Amino acid sequence: MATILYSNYSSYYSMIARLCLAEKQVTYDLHDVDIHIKMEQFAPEYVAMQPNMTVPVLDCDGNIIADSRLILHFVNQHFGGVDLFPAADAEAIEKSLELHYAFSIEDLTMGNALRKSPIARIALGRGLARASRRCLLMMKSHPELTEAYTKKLALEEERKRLILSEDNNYTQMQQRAIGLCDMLEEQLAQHQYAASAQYSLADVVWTIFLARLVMIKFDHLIAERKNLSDYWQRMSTRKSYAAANICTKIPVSKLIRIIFALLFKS
Ligand SMILES: N[C@@H](CCC(=O)N[C@@H](CS)C(=O)NCC(=O)O)C(=O)O
Repeated sequence: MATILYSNYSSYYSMIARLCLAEKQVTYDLHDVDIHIKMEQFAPEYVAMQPNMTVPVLDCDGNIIADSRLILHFVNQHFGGVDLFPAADAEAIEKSLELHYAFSIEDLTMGNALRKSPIARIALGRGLARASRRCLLMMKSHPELTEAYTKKLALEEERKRLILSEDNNYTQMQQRAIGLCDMLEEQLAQHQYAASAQYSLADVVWTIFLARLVMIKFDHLIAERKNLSDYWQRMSTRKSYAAANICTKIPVSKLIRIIFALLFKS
């Protein structure tokens, strides 16, 4: 099978796809999509493949799967190795995935970043405005993709409201992240893994959730929970974790380049 993953190193949902592929020991080509500086997700060829203009996208022999949750199931079904969605635990795993995907990690991450420094706040504001401008520009040069760019533009406006406006949802997102850690702690008191006694798709997503908590310096939420802390130790030392190149810290040089682009690039 010719398998290509369109991914970005620090992107949360790309990491979910990479970790799942690593767990199933799938060999694939990795195409890095620069979603921050060059904004390659807005390119017409990319939009034709993923009209929501997001990563990850999995291309498996021309079969395009353009959402991390669908990628989890696709990879599990179409590649050999351990079944990460066994029928006996399917209900519990699906319930766990549902809880995970109902949470907006982006709102928590961005909300946190902009509270770290005034520069980050300005950069994020400009970044969101830059994305809106890019949509308008692309609409003019590619009128055949107007529908996709119009939808994306509306999403950018909604992001501004949720993250930057006075009625932003940051406090609510913090509370919900704590609630998810409590839920995991309770689950892990009953079985070794997030949804059952076996490693499953649920563990793929919760590993990335915990990695993100570490990245935004919310690791105390892990450390203060015994089961969760043991679990994180086990998950972050699995072979697949290293193979998937999970990011818990964006290198400073890269961060500076991203902030510079958000502040000054058109
Ligand atoms: N529901 C999608 C969400 C993907 C998503 O939001 N990806 C982010 C990176 S983590 C992205 O591509 N952002 C770029 C953009 O929105 O322009 C999935 O699960 O794959």
